[in-house]
Amino acid sequence: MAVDVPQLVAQARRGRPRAVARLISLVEGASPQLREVMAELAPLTGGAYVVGLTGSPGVGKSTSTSALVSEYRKAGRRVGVLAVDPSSPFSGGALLGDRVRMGEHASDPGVYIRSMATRGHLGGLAWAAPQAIRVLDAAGCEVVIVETVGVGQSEVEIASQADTSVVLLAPGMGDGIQAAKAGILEIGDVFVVNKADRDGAGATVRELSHMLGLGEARKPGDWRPPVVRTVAARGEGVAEVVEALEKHRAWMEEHGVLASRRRARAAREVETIAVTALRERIGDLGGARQLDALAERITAGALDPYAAADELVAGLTGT
Ligand SMILES: Nc1nc2c(ncn2[C@@H]2O[C@H](COP(=O)(O)OP(=O)(O)O)[C@@H](O)[C@H]2O)c(=O)[nH]1
Ligand SMILES: [Mg+2]
Repeated sequence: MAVDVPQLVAQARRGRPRAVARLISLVEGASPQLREVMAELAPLTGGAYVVGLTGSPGVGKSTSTSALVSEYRKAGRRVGVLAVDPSSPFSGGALLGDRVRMGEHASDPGVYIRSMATRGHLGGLAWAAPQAIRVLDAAGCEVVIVETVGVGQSEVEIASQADTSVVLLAPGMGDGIQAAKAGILEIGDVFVVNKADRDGAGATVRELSHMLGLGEARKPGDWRPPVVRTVAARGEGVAEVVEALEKHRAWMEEHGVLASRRRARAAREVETIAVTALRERIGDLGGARQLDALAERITAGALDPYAAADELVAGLTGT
């Protein structure tokens, strides 16, 4: 069913949770009306500071997110949370466990929490997450926290699309090494060793600091990712995390990094939408026929695959 997009956007802008929910559902479901939604949202976006929070399952991302929300709420900031879980069958509201962990914010009108799955859409999370962030941004969230499990390529990619990326580790999970393997050390602007109440926290901090120090020598003025210890379950160290985030934000603004990251993010977003649109056209009946015909000519030795690809793209885009 068609929705009245301008009205929905106007309601979301006034912070109506149901309107925000509806818009994110349109993103999740890859609604044909999204084009109209994004056009309405465009002039309302750019105000949100996007923080990515990533780490292995169980390190305390949701607990930390909730604690961060509390900290930002103390400062009177409006906060949006997007919990991106590709493996989750749930959507349209917080996951069961997260509902408990973030429950204290449930009745706070200054907080919007949403978990998101993507229902097998072609563009996947890389396609949907930035658009959901736009919705929260336009709805007046000053800070948007995006929680992703840092295990898959697309999750790491989403985390790296934030203004500031926080990588969460916990002691005793062999996490440091895992993080290095998954390539998430490179994307971390701020590192958090959570569960500092547990044995081995000191060792994890040392191991991490060591790994971070192994990178190339930094130039003066370069950002040096701090390592913060937290006990998210008790809110300890969370103020220090916010402080590190504020410092990183100030550093980015001073060095033009915030603007360049946002341009890079926008470029990736456009690229993803364009590539997804092309894939969809190839999947359509006409595109599939065209592809079949080209494949036949290739196997007959009448055409090379590059020329075929050029022909396919030209045919699909009408260029
Ligand atoms: N001991 C301890 N447990 C914690 C801490 N933070 C979170 N937990 C627990 O770790 C488990 C996983 O937390 P969760 O936030 O769901 O992790 P996520 O999978 O990364 O989102 C839960 O049982 C939390 O209560 C902490 O600082 N110390
Ligand atoms: Mg979680």
